[in-house]
Amino acid sequence: MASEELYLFYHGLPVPKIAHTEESLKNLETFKVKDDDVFGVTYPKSGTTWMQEIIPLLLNGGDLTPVEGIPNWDRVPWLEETRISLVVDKLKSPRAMVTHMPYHLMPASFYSSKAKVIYIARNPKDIVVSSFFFHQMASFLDDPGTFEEFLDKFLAGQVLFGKWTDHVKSWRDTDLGDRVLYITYEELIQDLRGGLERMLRFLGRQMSDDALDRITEHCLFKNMKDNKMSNYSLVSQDLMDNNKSPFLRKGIAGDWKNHFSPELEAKFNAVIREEMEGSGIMFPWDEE
Ligand code: PPS
Repeated sequence: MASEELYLFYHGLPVPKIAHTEESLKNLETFKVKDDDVFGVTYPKSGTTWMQEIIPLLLNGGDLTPVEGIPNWDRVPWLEETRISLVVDKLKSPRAMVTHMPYHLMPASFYSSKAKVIYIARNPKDIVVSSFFFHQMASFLDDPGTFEEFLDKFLAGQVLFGKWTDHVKSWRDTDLGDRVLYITYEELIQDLRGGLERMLRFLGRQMSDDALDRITEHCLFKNMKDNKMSNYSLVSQDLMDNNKSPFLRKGIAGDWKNHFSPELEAKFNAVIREEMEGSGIMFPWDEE
């Protein structure tokens, strides 16, 4: 089970104490969502940091100033984290925020609002790999043990924000209608510009081809990796040791193939398939 020293348990979901307190989680519940708010919603390691780069640029017409001047955690804060109370009043409308919360744990005011959601899903096999390395570099997370041990914890939901399957299912079974756009990390890897155009349309915005080209270039992994406002190099090495594993680590789809044995793959597939059965949800990686 996840350590009580390092984590709080919010409705049974482990959340790291470094960024969450009883108070920040209370604030989440009473947070006043505005109709023009935009939320990037992710299970951890699915593309949150990417959304913290993309959404402000789509909303502001491609002006790079905020993404080059404000750290990602203050530019597009997490709804559930402590930082939000320090920056929320400074956010320009339309406000952009991110959250790892499952659908049913959103603030009460969210459901009756018109706020929009971009939900990014990622192949859970790549999530486990990304998370495994994150646990090695972040001192505020528990030691992941061997890859196989960590994979077992992931499948049991004894990891940050619980089970991946619960998260993706919760966000598919909603009353949000056209307030939500579903997109995958893998689609963005394959065609970032196309993904940005979809998001732009969804947000009801327009942009010149030149501006869209500029954003696309800026949000490529190789360029974001060099943005110190987004690569976590501003965090002290005691907390996040980029020498052990960089936060922006590989930025690819399919790295799991370098870490899963055939036995682990079979075990993983069986659990995920059983839990997704009957949900009607198909992901691009289900074909693999
Ligand atoms: S967290 O801790 O939940 O906020 O992490 P999150 O940002 O959701 O996920 C981190 C992974 O996203 C990758 N990433 C990117 N991939 C491709 N292109 C861009 N621009 C990009 N930005 C972040 C990051 O590298 C982590 O994945 P891995 O597989 O570990 O490289």
